[in-house]
Amino acid sequence: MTRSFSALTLFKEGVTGHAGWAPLWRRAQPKPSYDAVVVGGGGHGLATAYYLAKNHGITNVAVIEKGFIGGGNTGRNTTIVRSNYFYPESVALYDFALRLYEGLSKELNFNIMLSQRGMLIVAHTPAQMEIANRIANAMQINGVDAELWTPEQVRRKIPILNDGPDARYLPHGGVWQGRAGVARHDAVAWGYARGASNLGVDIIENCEVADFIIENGACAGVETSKGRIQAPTVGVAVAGHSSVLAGKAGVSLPIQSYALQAFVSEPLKPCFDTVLLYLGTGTYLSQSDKGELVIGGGLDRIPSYRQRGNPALQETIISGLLEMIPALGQTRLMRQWAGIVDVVPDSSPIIGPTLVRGLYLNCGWGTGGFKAIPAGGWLLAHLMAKGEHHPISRPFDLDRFAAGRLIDEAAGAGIAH
Ligand code: FAD
Ligand code: PYC
Repeated sequence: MTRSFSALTLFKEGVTGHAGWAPLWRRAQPKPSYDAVVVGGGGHGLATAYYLAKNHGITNVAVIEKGFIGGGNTGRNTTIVRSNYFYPESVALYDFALRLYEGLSKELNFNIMLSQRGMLIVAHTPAQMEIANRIANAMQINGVDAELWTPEQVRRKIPILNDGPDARYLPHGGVWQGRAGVARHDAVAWGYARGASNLGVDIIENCEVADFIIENGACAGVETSKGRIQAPTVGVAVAGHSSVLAGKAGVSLPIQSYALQAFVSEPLKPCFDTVLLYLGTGTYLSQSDKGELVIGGGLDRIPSYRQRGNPALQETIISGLLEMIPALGQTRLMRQWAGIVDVVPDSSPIIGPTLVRGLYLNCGWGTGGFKAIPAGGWLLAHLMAKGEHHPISRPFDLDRFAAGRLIDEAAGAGIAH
């Protein structure tokens, strides 16, 4: 649905508290049964519902969200999108997502504010440069844009980097991906929610899934805080809580959950036109369209479900920022928050069926699932509609842990684990 606004309409909306604005999606109440249920109204769950309807014509679908749409990690992340991973399986997955992102504003008729401003991973030692070199080579072999940069290219791109005699980590070079960048996280959730709702999907907020209905070894629906809902196919995309919920169906996952923190500064004039990850400090940085610096670093050290983050790591991340760019020393921080991420031993996601027939998983994205939302939704929808893997999701099946076919992306994940 497209609406056009004149200046007068905008003024009227401003003074009437947006009284004329239509909600982006229908506020649905649950029906007793659906053809498919998706648990979790984050980006992955909403994209799954959208592609079930759009790609497979399955529209009698409910998305069940315990809080509000996008209130989980989708609304808490630092919005980086990229496909600079190491293994062919991962590049196929993350570059598929990036290509879908490149067309997503048009697909959803909703501006997701994709800004492909490029991402630079800076290395400081010959050993880090060796890894950077291998990632760049692997990406090029897999057909994805990647450049290996010299220290001079790094300095030219980011002149405010600490390069003086007191610098602890001098740039030794880096990997540049020009198609990487940022996208507005809320818009991704809202765009998919509106698209799915327009195709007939019920989006049910403030409704918690407490258990699964299991009959003869197959999933037959969910028990929720708003009653029982039957469905022959259930997809679960509840980052941070995946192992707890899967445990209710008797499915044990190789996942540990940690808090991952982020910060924004007061708005500054445009001073930083790329995305930077500094391997020396583990701190990363970009500047939002409002001018705020968006800052983050490694995982908290101890598994936890506290969505706050611990002060020791806050100090590490911020001291890393000041080491990288001492000129930011007078900048005030406005907010700090954390999200709970589900970390898998090989730092790759789990997408696939479970031993319970009709129950499918999309989880284990750890610190890096925002960039994968379009692909995660597309692939889970494929599984739920056809009962079998899309070739891109096959390597990410849960069976890789029994088979020892791990896809170790600890380096590609970029964030210290
Ligand atoms: P979520 O958005 O968390 O959605 C899951 C939903 O499930 C939640 O809304 C939750 O309320 C709901 N839910 C949970 N349990 C139940 C239940 N029992 N019943 C019903 N609903 C339930 N990734 C990147 O690619 N780039 C980044 O720059 C990046 N930065 C990050 C920075 C931070 C600080 C954090 C925390 C994460 C970051 N990530 C990043 C990771 C990324 O945010 C996540 O991998 C991604 O958002 C996961 O999406 P999702 O839809 O699976 O999960
Ligand atoms: O996956 O690119 C990423 C990322 C950056 C910060 C957190 N995750």
